Amino acid sequence: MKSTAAVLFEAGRKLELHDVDVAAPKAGEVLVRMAAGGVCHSDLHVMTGHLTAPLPAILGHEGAGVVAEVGAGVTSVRAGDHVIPLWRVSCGECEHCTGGRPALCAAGLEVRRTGRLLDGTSRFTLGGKEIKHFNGVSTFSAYSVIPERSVLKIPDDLPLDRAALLGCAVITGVGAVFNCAKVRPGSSVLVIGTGGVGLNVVQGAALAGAERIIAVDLLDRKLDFARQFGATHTVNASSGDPVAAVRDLTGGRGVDYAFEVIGLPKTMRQAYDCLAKRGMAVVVGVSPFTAEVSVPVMSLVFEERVLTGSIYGSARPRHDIPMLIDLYRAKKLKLDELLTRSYPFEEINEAYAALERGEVARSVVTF
Ligand code: CND
Ligand code: ZN
Repeated sequence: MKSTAAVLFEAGRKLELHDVDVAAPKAGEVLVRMAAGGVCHSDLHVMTGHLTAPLPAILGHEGAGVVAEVGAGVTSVRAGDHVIPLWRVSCGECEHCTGGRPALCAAGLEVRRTGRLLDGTSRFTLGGKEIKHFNGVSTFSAYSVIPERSVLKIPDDLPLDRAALLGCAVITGVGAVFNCAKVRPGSSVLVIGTGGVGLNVVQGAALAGAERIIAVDLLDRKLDFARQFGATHTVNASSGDPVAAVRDLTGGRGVDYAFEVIGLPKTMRQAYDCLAKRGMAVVVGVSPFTAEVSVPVMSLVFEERVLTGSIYGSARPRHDIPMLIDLYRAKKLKLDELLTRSYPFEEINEAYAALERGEVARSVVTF
């Protein structure tokens, strides 16, 4: 079948809309009619060449849609079910999958590295030439073939544009707080970079009962959003040294947890430098594969500081996404406030330009 899709041919170019050919789902795969695709900075990293991925590819890793057709042997969903694609394929059997960290599964890494599905082939072609998948989900296509293991059924009454945000921004941000850092009630939390993902670290910290939540960004608009999501203090890093400001705000002590949600070694070091003794810095932002960050060794030893990272909210999506839906329904998780803009799919390049200009909290494209 034909499907309108946003194809990235090479880094530095804009996304191009094409009618690609989508093959039928094979055994263990599902054809999803996408309703909404989330506009995340990780796709932008690939567009700018900051992060490498096999190209040409159909990008998009956040989204929600409706199952159109299932391949042989698929039992967990059927046509008509509403689903969220999970952008890290997992095998369900290995030590990471059974140990509660499915995002570390080798299968997911392989699908990300090759741009192909689990059998080593792609379901997308254009003029007979192979087009790659992105993280096995490619949500910037009106129709996408996705492994059954990477779709999660959700209730029919959840608006699909809001549901889309759960698939990356929300689970990545809230999950980093709950699953990776395990933020304790009454603690102090710093969040550097309060875009779509960072705002979810802020609201995760508020849900976890942090007493002090300091948000740092370069844009006052983002800091306004951060206050709305639970930040108690804000620092605009364009007007001075954020590390000194955070030390001031904590009486010199530093924070218990610091999250970097941009992807720059410089801000990762800032997060680390703001820690109290035994504090933990969590890197959520992504950098080029060659990027490095250094820290003073003796702060690790004499102060027992921790520097770690979190992929996909260190989450078990099949457990955590239903919990997040419950929190949204209980009016404890802000999803409506997060979705600040919605673009028709044809305007996807404008949606990314607005993300680059820092205009939105999170936006989606709709099909
Ligand atoms: P978005 O662009 O919405 O947010 C980034 C924010 O950082 C913006 O508000 C900027 O103004 C702010 N910023 C930029 N530079 C600075 C600076 N020097 N100091 C302070 N603030 C600054 O991006 P997003 O929220 O979609 O994504 C954030 C990062 O998270 C990005 O690197 C993305 O690729 C990554 C990510 C990681 C994961 C994961 O699993 N770890 C999943 N999805 C996205
Ligand atoms: Zn993302």
